[in-house]
Amino acid sequence: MTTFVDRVELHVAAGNGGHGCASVHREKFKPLGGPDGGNGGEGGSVTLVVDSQVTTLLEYHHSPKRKATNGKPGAGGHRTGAEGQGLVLTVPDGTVVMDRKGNVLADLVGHGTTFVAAQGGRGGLGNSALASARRKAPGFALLGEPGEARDIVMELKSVADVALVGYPSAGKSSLISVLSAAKPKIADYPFTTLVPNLGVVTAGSTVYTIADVPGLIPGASQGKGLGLEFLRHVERCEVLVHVLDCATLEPGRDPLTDLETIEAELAQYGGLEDRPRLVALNKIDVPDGQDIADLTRASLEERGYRVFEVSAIAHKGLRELSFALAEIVSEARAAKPVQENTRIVIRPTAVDDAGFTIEEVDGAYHIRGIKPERWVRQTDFANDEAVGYLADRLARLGIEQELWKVGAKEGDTVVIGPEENAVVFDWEPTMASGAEMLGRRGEDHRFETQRPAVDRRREKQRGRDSAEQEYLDFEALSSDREQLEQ
Ligand SMILES: Nc1nc2c(ncn2[C@@H]2O[C@H](COP(=O)(O)OP(=O)(O)OP(=O)(O)O)[C@@H](O)[C@H]2O)c(=O)[nH]1
Ligand SMILES: [Mg+2]
Repeated sequence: MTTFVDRVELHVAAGNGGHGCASVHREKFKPLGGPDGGNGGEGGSVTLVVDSQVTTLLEYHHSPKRKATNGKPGAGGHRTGAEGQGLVLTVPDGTVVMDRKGNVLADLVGHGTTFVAAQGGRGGLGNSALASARRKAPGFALLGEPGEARDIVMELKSVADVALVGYPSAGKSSLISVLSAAKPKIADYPFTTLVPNLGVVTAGSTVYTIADVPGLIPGASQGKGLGLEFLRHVERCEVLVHVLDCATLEPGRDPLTDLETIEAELAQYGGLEDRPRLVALNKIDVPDGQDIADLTRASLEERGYRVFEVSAIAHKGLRELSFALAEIVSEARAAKPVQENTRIVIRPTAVDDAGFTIEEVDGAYHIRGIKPERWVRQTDFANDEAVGYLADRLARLGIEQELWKVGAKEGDTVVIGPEENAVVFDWEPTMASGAEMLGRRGEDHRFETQRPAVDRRREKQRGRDSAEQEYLDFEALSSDREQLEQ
């Protein structure tokens, strides 16, 4: 069986973000110079770009897994990790990108159109970037986020103005070869053409593209021959040309019957009813060809078709056909709004980027939301301070209050993230959970001596265990950090 190269499944994986670095500056005689861990570099993304020079998806058929590189971790001395290398995959004009369920993610039309198929993971912040007035020496850094990975399906729907349809060996490819500079394969056996050919035709001042599809036979809608699969290539065309063979010797075939058969198959496929159609009676150079054409012409015209008698081999009637097509194409173009050539396809972002949802299932509270899920991915759970920082962030988003509201109690199970990749907690409803026993988060007691006494006194008065106060303070002081992290 032939391999179809105009539909490929591809696994794309972006690079992971590099981890942030937790480091403390060291210098001779200055043992504690402050946090200086740099941020991790962003992971490389996988991007699809339309290149008009590319005509098939063949390349991806042979190696269906593509991965961009990871970002490098940050380092001490405020050094940011290098960004991962992005991967740019060139695709033909008219590539439709879908997920595995067939939902269209992007329809890539026009040279240079770009689509990010897998977004690189963000680099984690280093402890230098996490430091604030209150959290002077964070002993942790954020993890880099994993890059997106997913399966996509790419289908090519050629972007041709004119489509040639007809039985195998009717001479569709031959017509393309004489109307344009394209040199498709031509042979006297059926199904010579396995993937559509594309040619560029110049007729007067109009330039348009013309494509054929593999030959259709009765029962193509049930998958006979190469089936109707390739008709998606003609979905975008402005006009269809029936190429009818005036020289076929097969029993039961003549141009009129052929036309009816093809029309019946097109109707099965559907969606092409509104497209104007022309008829090209081909092979009038053979001895009986002209006679058959003459016999058929009247009945075709009766049915409302414009008929062109042509010979691809003897170069007859080509000019008339190509100018008639040019006229239809330019009329259709004039009726359409101008399309910008280079488009960037942006995936819709989630509606509620800032929020979260809590759902109770069998006594467990499931939390979903872009931010909480990202924060969980950024957390190094081996580091108590990092876990505490996560707890603070979650509280600040209002998750703690919301859990109270929906009736969660201490010790209840809280699940953050999607089913397959969730993090499960026992809920400890305090504002400063986690790293409390280590002293307050972000404070290094070794700094204590360097701070003015008045500062420390104020701190005492304030009351260290006032969770409420801590919450307010945190909110005020970390808004700048928060911006950095978005
Ligand atoms: N005599 C004559 N032969 C032609 C003409 N056009 C095409 N042929 C021949 O018909 C045969 C089939 O031509 P193709 O152009 O490959 O036909 P096709 O419609 O593309 O066929 P498939 O790709 O198999 O669907 C070849 O042997 C051609 O040389 C013509 O105008 N006159
Ligand atoms: Mg062909």
